Amino acid sequence: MAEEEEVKLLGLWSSPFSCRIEMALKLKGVPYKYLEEDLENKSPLLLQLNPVHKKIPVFVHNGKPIAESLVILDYIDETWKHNPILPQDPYERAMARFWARFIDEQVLLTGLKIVAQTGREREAAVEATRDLVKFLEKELKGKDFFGGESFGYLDMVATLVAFWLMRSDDLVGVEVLPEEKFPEIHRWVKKLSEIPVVKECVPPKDKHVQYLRARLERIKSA
Ligand SMILES: N[C@@H](CCC(=O)N[C@@H](CS)C(=O)NCC(=O)O)C(=O)O
Repeated sequence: MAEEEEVKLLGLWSSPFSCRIEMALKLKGVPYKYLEEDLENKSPLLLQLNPVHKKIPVFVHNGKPIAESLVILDYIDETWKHNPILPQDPYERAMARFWARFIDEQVLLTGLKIVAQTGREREAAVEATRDLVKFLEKELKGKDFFGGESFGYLDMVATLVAFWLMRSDDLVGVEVLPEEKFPEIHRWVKKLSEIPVVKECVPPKDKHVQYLRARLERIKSA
């Protein structure tokens, strides 16, 4: 990497989206400056760099900002080509992007309803989430990781399922993805937990669950 390159990440320790970016940068060994955001009191820099969504993560390369984690992951993989995170085969690459969008658009939105709803609606959201995650369970059959033998792009994206969706069990008192129904997912989570960049970037469980609980309380009382 050229000496004058400047890489910054505006993130949040508890965010699955900023966690993805940190994992990619660490895997590639790209040094970066991390700026923690307070979403209750967004910095002028965040509002200036991401005026459209006003969300983290924002990645800044030599002064040029990029928002949206999936877009950022593509950019990082294209800019620092060593240790590729996306599959090299164009079809495999398209499929990885397809499932990444599926996770962010469908699994996430349905999973959020589990926490937001109660009673019958919550039960329906749990069932709907299980139906979606069954597709991911199928994708993992016979593989250690979504990318095959090694940890890659889709595994980074899907940490949202492993460490955010599955941790919401503690908030709602329902095991959304029980091992007997999702053996492949559970096997994959164990493998993931052994990956050094995952250990470095995923928030520690107790602190994270406490944070999610407090956030849920704030949302409920708002
Ligand atoms: N689609 C976005 C989602 C990013 C996102 O939802 N970030 C949250 C934190 S986890 C945020 O900044 N929320 C601030 C807000 O909604 O005001 C991505 O992939 O980067």
